[in-house]
Amino acid sequence: MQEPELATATKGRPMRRAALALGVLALSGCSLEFGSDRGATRQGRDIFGLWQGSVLVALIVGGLVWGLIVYAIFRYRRRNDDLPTQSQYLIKLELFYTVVPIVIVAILFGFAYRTQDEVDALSPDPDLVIEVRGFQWQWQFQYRGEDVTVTGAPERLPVMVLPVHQTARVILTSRDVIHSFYVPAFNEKRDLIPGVRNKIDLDPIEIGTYVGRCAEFCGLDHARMDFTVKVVSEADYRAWLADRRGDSP
Ligand SMILES: [Cu+2]
Repeated sequence: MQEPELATATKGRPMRRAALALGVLALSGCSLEFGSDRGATRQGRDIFGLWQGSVLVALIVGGLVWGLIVYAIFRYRRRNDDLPTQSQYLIKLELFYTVVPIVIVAILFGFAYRTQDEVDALSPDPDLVIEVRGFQWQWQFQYRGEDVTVTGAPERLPVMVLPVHQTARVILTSRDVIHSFYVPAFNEKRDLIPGVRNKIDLDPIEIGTYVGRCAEFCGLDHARMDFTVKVVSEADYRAWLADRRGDSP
């Protein structure tokens, strides 16, 4: 039971929320990206799919809850001073609203687990291997077996070139503190931890230039620890390698 003024105050809010949700849905409706990046790698695309599914489930649940709130406000609003029917021990209903959320969470967990497995999977035979070393405060990319090493400086950001539709194994190590390899367009990041060799595979599916950042505060010049990832055709990748070969610092 609510005080009359409180009831009036809250009456309009669910409607406004529903309208806002509909607006957000309409704005992102065409592509259903929901504020995420579509993912320029196969792994990033997997994560994007999980994100889309989770938001859709959340919107359905949210819509149901908002609908019930609006319905209850109008259907059961105070009309006189009589108490409405008081009921309790509705065991079936209580079981229903306990079991259904548990099932929803379990299903979401299953999808998240499967996506994590797909994203973390390492190819037995990657097309190229890049040793990525983080240091205070830049990056070094060493292309294994190619005699190409790119070392960045804050005023000269390093470029990691990846051939499209090929599997790049990225091995992440740090020589000082914890850094984090983060390419927002890939929907993925992984830490570089001293003494640990973290490995991820990147399968770029879209040619383009992407911003990369250190995503773990690592000291004074952390904010300048940026890099660039260029996804190019196989031919452009070969040409770039030939151009860079030998001029390693
Ligand atoms: Cu860093």
